[in-house]
Amino acid sequence: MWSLGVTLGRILIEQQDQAREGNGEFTMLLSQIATAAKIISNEMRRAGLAGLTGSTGEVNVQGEVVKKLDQLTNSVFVQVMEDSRLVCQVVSEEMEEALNVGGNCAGRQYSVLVDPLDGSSNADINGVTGTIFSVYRRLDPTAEGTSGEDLLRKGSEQVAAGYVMYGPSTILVYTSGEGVNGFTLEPSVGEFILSHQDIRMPTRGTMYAINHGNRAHWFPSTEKLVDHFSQLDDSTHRPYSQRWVGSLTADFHRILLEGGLYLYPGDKRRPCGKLRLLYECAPLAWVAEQAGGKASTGKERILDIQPTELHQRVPLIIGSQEDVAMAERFLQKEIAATET
Ligand code: AHM
Ligand code: MG
Repeated sequence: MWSLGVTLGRILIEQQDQAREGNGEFTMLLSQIATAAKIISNEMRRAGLAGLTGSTGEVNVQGEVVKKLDQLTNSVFVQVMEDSRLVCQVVSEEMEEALNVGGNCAGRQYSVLVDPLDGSSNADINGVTGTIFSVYRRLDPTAEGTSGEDLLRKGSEQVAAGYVMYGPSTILVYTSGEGVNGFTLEPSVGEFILSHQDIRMPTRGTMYAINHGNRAHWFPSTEKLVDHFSQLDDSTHRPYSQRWVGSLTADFHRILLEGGLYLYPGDKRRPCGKLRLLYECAPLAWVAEQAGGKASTGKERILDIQPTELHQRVPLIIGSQEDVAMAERFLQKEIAATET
């Protein structure tokens, strides 16, 4: 039984002096993100009865069908960021351009990047979904006006990153550079309560997550890697079990707690993979590293990538140190071959 007194609010205040970014406004911003999570969690629970399932009939900037819940969760998140009066710009999977929510922005310290509804294909079947977020401090918080440079930043410059998972319970996991903590929403009091303190990812697991339906498009070394997972070898606990929720948040959460790896590699059809660097890969990469794990494109550390576009996609291999390192050894062969 967790102590109801150890709330997210209390931990934020305790960390205020130690975190990479420790100040009252930062604490308030994370509280606002938690508020958005509570509202979204509530909407997800009543979606089936409130006519919120199904698509809007539109296609987003990613070329994907927009679900009603994609739009709703995006509006909630944007509104809460605007009301916080702490944020200059919001970048979202659901918006083609960055949105200025901070007027002339002078004095606004932060930019927030978000995938408001990760795993949206699960939204209509009462499956697990998530919200993934990333926070950067503006290069010059006193500057008026917005700048693209504030947004196209390496993941290593994030000051907070995390996700909210809407499953049987709603769980918020985040890092601000002082390890990773997880909080479970106690709906009766509307508080996130510390439930997973100082999470450490096992250095090796026995599970892998990949969409096997893409097999026809895989490069040969991805096939060899996946064959390797299914071979019998007691010393490395193979064969590994395969999992695929269809929601990165949920698959990552399992791996964070139990070890293993998640892969959305580049393939012949999509050499850069499917997932977006700024609001999917980079935030989870920082969470993974802060928990002792590893995140890579197969070739380079996710947190070292200099973004060139807001909605840039990159291959993602994320999870336990040893498993990701092993996957890199396989995949680097194919990357070398495609570059020649
Ligand atoms: P989304 O943010 O539009 O939902 O896309 C990202 C999702 C990930 O959560 C998930 O792991 C992956 O896409 C599923 O892809 P696939 O359609 O190949 O199963
Ligand atoms: Mg997503």
